[in-house]
Amino acid sequence: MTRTVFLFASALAVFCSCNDAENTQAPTTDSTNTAAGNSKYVSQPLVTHIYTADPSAHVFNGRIYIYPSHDTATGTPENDNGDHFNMMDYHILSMDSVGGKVTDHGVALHVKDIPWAGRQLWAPDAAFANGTYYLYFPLKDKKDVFKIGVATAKTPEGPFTPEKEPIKGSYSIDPCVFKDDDGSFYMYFGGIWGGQLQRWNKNKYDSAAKLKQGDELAILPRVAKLGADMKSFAEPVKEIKILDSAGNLFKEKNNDKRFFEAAWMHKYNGKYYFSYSTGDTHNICYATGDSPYGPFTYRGVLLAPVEGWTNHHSIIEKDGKWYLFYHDVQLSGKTHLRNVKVAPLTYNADGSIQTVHSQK
Ligand code: FUB
Repeated sequence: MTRTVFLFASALAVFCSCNDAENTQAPTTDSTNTAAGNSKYVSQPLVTHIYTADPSAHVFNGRIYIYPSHDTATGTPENDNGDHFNMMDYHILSMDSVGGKVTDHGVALHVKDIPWAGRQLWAPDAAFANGTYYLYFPLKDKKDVFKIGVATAKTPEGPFTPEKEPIKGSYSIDPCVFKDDDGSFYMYFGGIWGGQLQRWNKNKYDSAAKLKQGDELAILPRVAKLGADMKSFAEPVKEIKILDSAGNLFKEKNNDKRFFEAAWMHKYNGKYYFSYSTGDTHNICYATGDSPYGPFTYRGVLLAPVEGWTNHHSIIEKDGKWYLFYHDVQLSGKTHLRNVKVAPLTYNADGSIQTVHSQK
């Protein structure tokens, strides 16, 4: 099978359990692009009463929890810094199984409750340890520099209480927190352009740093092991090498393969799979390796470009099946008003992944 075709019943949208207490926003639809389902897409939006993006999915207590960004129409003009992604809060979604009723648990964390907040709550992730749920989130501080914050709760859906300061030594965007089989947790993070990763060299900030030119080596994603408190880094932040089949690092001009943002880590058959967005070429690629720190060897595209500029995903296993969570702009047609979806993910016998195409 070269193309994953997966039609979610439009009933999924109808079954959506909407907690509208905090939501006044009504997604726009038109006659050719209805909320009830559009057959050109392989999957339908998981919820339609709010805009959601960047879905980080996890299985906690046998239930699927999705930690997405919450897109809203704030009227902020669009630019290459991503100012139009001006998100103010998070809503956590959950469901018993893929295809089941989706619950929106309401506001889990609001920017007004984060002491160090400037603006823009971008793609979050979550983890469970020490009897506590941790929500990790990128946010610009009061100097307009992205850092990564953490908030805690006793339940997976929150509400979450933020720490007073961002994680010491953290920077840029898109945290992905991965638990290895030995119980260690690692945070993968980073994003160039609006995510500001180009301003960080050897973990030092330079607001005047320039973007890489085509023949220069591409900027690399970052990783750090988390401390036992899950609120600190246990080591200095390291770069992650993504190599081509000849063992070379990608250059900036290889922008259909080099890292841009949206890191995700999962393990399959003992191998580490590092996946990420190529940003301006809109692929979700993956690379595999034998250590959580890499190096990782590029293997291909697991999600072809979706409708909308951004592409962002997560991968989970539930009841022996693998799933890809992602977003597109089916509901709005606007790049900053996205909707999360899910499709099956299929591995080949050699461990490669079949490319998902979001439209038939
Ligand atoms: O949602 C805001 C940003 O857009 C995310 O942090 C990026 O990964 C991209 O999806």
